Amino acid sequence: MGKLIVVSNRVGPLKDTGKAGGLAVALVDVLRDRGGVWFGWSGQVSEEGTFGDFKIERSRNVEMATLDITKADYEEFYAGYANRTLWPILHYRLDLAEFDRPFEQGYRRVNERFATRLRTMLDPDDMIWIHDYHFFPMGGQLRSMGVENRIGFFLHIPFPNPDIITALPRHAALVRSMLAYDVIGFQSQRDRNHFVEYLVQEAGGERIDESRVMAFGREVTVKAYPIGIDTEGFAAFPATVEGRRQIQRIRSVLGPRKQIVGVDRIDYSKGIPHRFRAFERLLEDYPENRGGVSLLQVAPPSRSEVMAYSEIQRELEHLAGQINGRFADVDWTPIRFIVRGFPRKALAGLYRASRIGLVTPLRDGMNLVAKEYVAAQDPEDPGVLVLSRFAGAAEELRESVIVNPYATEEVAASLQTALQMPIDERKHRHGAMFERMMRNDARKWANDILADLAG
Ligand code: ADQ
Repeated sequence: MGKLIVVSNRVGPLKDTGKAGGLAVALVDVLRDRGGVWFGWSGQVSEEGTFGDFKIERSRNVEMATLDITKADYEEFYAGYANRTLWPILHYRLDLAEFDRPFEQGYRRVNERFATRLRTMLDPDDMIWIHDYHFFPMGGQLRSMGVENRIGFFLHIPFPNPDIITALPRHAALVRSMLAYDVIGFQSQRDRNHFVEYLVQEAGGERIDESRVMAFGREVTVKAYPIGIDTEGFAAFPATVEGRRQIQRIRSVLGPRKQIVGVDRIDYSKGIPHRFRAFERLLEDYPENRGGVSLLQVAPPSRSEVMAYSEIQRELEHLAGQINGRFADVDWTPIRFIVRGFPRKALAGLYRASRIGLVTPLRDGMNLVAKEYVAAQDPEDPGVLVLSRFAGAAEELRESVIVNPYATEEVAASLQTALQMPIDERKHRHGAMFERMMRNDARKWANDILADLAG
């Protein structure tokens, strides 16, 4: 059996994976099973000409191999095509997408350079597993270099319907390059179906059966593999010293009041302004909650070099100020908006101390916060997950309160329902979701894809 090579934009960590989250845990686990390499960007930008060497970090049978990129790569590949073109389009935001020829050229250039370097470490039996929208064309580039290994691809973010995807200039070339993979995985059945619809409508593709598709002369496996978290590990966090300390801090501030929690990277796809407005509507339509319910929003900035991202932070600060100005009292602040990240155990404490987890993305491949919120609850007195129908997680977490994040009034009414939900119903809903998440955790996700990739 050959080794496994995992490719993703950000790599690692190999140790302390618990600090980094379920994805790192799962990937390191499967890399350990057969030995392997985790390959990608170092996170560093260096001068032209000096990026040639791998940085290697090894822990037993697993190696982390990373490359620097140049300033131009960063601007064109990462901040450009990946985050200004593909991210908005794949999240249905044609209005925010920028189409710039140098972005696309930089994207192909970086993919090609990474493919060229990857090829130098390949043995004939190795399996390659490429992650996410940063590297769509890498499989095709490897094939044109003569690589015949099994290559799989998993897309962490949504794949929109053909109407949206066809707005991307040269979309056909992009999708065609994906057919170089042997297995193509999506987060949800919805995204998987969009991709197959594209192949059938735009590329003369043909459905062979439930999971096989023929297009561009190749037959490939196309399936939904919903990503999970390390459910058991995360469920233990609230009981750790750090978790308990966080719960204590919040309870001493809250007293008898209830807390709604939102946790996201600041990103326009997460629907945070809509969430603030829905909370405001809750206070308007159900005034008995004034003074008794607050919203804690934790949101570290991300990609602030992209304008749409810095704007949204200002918008949120403004909105929170306005809502607080309107409703606050001497002993109650309606919205607490914290612009930073929390360590994972403290985060689990935040979730546990909150009666409602409010997860309202306008589009999301999966959304792991929804799963973490459920995992962190006390099974004897669990909180309620209020979840956007547009998160991939909504296909699995059917016992949550599902909402349309654009419908402010509906979200407010659902919050009211969740706040008043009797304990038996809360336990029933939580139990069903928790059990399913125990079965479908991050490790199973990785093993399922790799089993199909192995053929
Ligand atoms: P993201 O868009 O980053 O991931 P998400 O799935 O919610 O979205 O994962 C965010 C992770 O970051 C969670 O583990 C969360 O705990 C953590 N996080 C967020 N805010 C934090 C904070 N303030 N402090 C500490 N931790 C914080 C992409 C896709 C998703 C898909 C994942 C995994 O956009 O749809 O679910 O990949 O495939």
